[in-house]
Amino acid sequence: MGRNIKTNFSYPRGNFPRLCLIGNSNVGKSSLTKLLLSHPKWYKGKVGKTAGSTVRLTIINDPKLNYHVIDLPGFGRMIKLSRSSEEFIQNQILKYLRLDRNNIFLTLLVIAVDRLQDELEKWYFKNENTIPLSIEFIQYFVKNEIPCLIILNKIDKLNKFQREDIKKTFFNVLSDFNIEIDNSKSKQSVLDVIECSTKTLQGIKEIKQNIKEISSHLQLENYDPRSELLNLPPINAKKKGKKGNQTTKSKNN
Ligand SMILES: Nc1nc2c(ncn2[C@@H]2O[C@H](COP(=O)(O)OP(=O)(O)OP(=O)(O)O)[C@@H](O)[C@H]2O)c(=O)[nH]1
Ligand SMILES: [Mg+2]
Repeated sequence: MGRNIKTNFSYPRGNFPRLCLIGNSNVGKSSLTKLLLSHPKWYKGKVGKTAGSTVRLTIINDPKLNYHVIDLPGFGRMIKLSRSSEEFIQNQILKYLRLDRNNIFLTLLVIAVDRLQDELEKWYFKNENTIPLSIEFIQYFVKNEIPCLIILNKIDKLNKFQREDIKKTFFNVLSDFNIEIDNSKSKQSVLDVIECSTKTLQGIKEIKQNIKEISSHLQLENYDPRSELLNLPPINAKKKGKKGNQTTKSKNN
């Protein structure tokens, strides 16, 4: 039976710009996070071969960056965890996005291209009714006006023809859902789609460049300079009867 991890999910506190990496389990979020830091030593989380390596929200405070990097756990099946833990984690991710909505200046939606192929084929060629999860994420970001870069990771796993194929299908599906790419760096929606490999480092420079451009607009004087990475008590601490523990105050309720 899978491990149960229903406690100890903590959130970053204070107002500070945050870059979030989100996506299914095992797509390479943590591997990419490491590459986006000034030095991988600032990353204290785990990169693993099986889905469910990151089960907590990992907050990275790289002294050379003027924002925090948040490596989120993955959505979906996690071999090492129980079903109820998976659901718990998913709810916590959504809750975090809601709570920290005003601080998140950019999300990187990481998608593994080898998995995307299956997902899109179901939708596009077999006419199955399930909306691909990656599309659901994108719709969520668009609806909530959270700027998002789509990262097509593990591109090294496909050959040239497969790459062209998957991109074509992906853009067709995006247009089926009326999702537009707007790289004018406006404040909302999908800004770009970038192919990437954390193995060959393809696309990493481009991602960094995008983040740099977008983060350069941050008006840091609007943020709390003393903002620290304090761990809050678990969000479900109330159940244990500690009423006063819930110190998080959502600015956007
Ligand atoms: N071939 C290939 N493998 C990759 C790439 N990026 C990550 N991986 C591998 O994919 C596996 C999962 O990587 P992680 O970075 O832990 O993925 P994650 O999305 O953080 O996973 P969770 O924390 O479980 O949600 C590891 O074995 C990585 O080495 C890539 O670009 N190409
Ligand atoms: Mg991870």
